[in-house]
Amino acid sequence: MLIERVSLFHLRMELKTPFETSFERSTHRDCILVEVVSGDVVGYGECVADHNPAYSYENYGTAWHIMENYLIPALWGTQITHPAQFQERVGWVRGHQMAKAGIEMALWDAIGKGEGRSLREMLGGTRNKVDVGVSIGIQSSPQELVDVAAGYLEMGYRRVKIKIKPGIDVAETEAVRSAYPDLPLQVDANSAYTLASAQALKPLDDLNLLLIEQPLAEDDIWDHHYLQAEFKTPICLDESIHSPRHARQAIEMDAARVINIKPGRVGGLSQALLIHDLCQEHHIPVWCGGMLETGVGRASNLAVAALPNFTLPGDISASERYYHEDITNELFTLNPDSTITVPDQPGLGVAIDQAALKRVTQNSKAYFPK
Ligand code: OSB
Ligand code: MG
Repeated sequence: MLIERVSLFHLRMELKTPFETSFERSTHRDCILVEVVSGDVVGYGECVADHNPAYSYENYGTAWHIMENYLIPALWGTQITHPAQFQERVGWVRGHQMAKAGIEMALWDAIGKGEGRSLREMLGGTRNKVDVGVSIGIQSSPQELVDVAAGYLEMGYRRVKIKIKPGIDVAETEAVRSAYPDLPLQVDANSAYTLASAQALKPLDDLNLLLIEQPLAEDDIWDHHYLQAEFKTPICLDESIHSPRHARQAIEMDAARVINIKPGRVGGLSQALLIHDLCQEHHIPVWCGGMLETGVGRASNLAVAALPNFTLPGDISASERYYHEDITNELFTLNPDSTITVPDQPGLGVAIDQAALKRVTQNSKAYFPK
């Protein structure tokens, strides 16, 4: 297909409840919605770069800049029949994975709609519903955390992840574990520890956790290797993995025995697919992380999580957990078995609620071939 127009929308979405990680307490989330148009086909993608460069160096401002000046121009004047062609054309752009991923997702959606194929089918997903869990932010006390977890278990979630940081870690995890001895449970530090301060996490090793996510710095795969050698619990990398190459090196170093795949963080669904395949070859389980996506990114996450080596539950909760109003007509709900059904309509399988989109749009701009 020939792309005739691309529009970017900077969205600001108010969270129903603040979400606190080791790096910040968020009351809202920003992202960029990408719209690509070819004839009567319109595709959407979500760029997950948030308001500040805390989770990653990218934010919506850098992503907009890179898309406007370098990625969108690569779409003009050429037939695109597969998103991999876009990756080839922008391979020279260093980094900016979230910017690339947002555009790539819109191409997958448009091409899928054009061909009448769902994203799950295009990617090779084998399940029509995927196991999901909930990611719980830092709470004011261990008891408060147990109460919040109880609420989610009541709703039907069967896997819980809790955010930790130095000083808010062992007592909190122990409290949830003693309240729910058999609950599939994992923790996420978002890079808050050093090799030295991570020694405080030693008691977690006896709590039968599924994994310990990203304890050390984003740019430090090697020190995770030292930590993994000291823990029997699998170390899982999130922030550190930006490419299939990083994934391969982390596996070779034994720096991670599980990998969290977020298509946005690795440069797009095509790259997520490569990491999935590589991990499968090496018997490294993967699961789909979340970036508090709108219905657009959520649909994409569900499709990717349908691939066979996504054997751990994803951070893909029901739509109602996140925002008062989402931007898609479709809202994803939790099935009683702690799964969410993967969309089966062409492309992402969601339609934009244009009125809702308008209400959350801070800024938008359309781009045309030069
Ligand atoms: O580290 O997994 C993370 C949200 C924003 C940034 C980083 C992370 C998260 C989550 C939320 O844990 C998962 C979700 O989307 O529900
Ligand atoms: Mg994480």
